[in-house]
Amino acid sequence: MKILVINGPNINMLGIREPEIYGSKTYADLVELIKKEAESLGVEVKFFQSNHEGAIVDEIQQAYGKFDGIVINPAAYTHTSVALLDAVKAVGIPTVEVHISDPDTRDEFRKISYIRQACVATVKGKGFDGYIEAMKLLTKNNKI
Ligand code: CA2
Repeated sequence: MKILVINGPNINMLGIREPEIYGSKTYADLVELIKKEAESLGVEVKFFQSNHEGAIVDEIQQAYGKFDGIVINPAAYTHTSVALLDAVKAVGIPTVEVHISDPDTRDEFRKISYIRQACVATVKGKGFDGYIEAMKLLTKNNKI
């Protein structure tokens, strides 16, 4: 099984500012954590982080026929992007939406998620562990 882990804008800045919301660990720490979990789940994993909406759309499209699952934290594009929603719908790959914080308990504008309707599940407010939960959900889904 192959899982693509996508992170959106500013996730590369994790650990640098706003530790009270996102924790003090970095993007590199996140990648390490997921790699370890992927090993124990026996899945192959690819990481992609971009600050550019179109680049994320391109990455989702190239996953078609190559990946069995997508874990995506679209970051701010969660709340703005119909293009990401359409891309996930277009490829039809089981996708789990992840958020480190719980956007539903923050600013009003963070309560909207466009991508959510194309996702098999949403994991939010669980810190980095949310990505692990998402991987487990996808591996389970794949066995059914
Ligand atoms: O909680 C999440 O994972 C979010 O997707 C993170 C996004 C935010 O726009 C979403 O509403 C919820 C922000 C990504 C990281 O932003 C940083 C801001 C300051 C310092 C470091 C990262």
